[in-house]
Amino acid sequence: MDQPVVGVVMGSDSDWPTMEPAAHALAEFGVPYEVHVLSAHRTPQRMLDYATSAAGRGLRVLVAGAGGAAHLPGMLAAATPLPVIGVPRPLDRLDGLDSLLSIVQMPAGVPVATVSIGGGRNAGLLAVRVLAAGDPELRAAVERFQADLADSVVTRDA
Ligand code: RP5
Repeated sequence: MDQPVVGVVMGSDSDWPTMEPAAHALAEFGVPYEVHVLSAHRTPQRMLDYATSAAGRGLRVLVAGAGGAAHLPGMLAAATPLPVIGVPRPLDRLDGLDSLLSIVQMPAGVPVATVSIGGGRNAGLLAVRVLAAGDPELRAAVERFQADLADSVVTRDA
């Protein structure tokens, strides 16, 4: 596989069902990615090592999912210059509202682009768009995807 340009990371392997659609979206567009479990709370040094080395290793976007006290996306954003897309995972107790607020409410100066609760697919698609901004071939693929999406709506309406 080519050198990964997107890091798909999550606080626990139990987050994978939420994050797998992000990986699938990247694969659909042929974007090379890597997947790692990193916890801001359980493996803080490993998480920091990953964040501080990510850009130097050739990654260009991070997609980070977590649930509950979901500090992983924000802590990564604090320690890397790369764009970070946060995915709030819905847990049993608060349906993901806790995850959403933990990820979206960042202090000024440390941005995380937060997708909807359980929005792994959109996170992957957003990572593709970030990369497509500087890649005409990928941008054309995104435009084809948008045209197909529109066609599928029209077909259902026919
Ligand atoms: C968070 O705690 C993880 O991102 C996960 O969403 C949640 C529960 O983790 P497990 O107890 O299932 O490992 O840090």
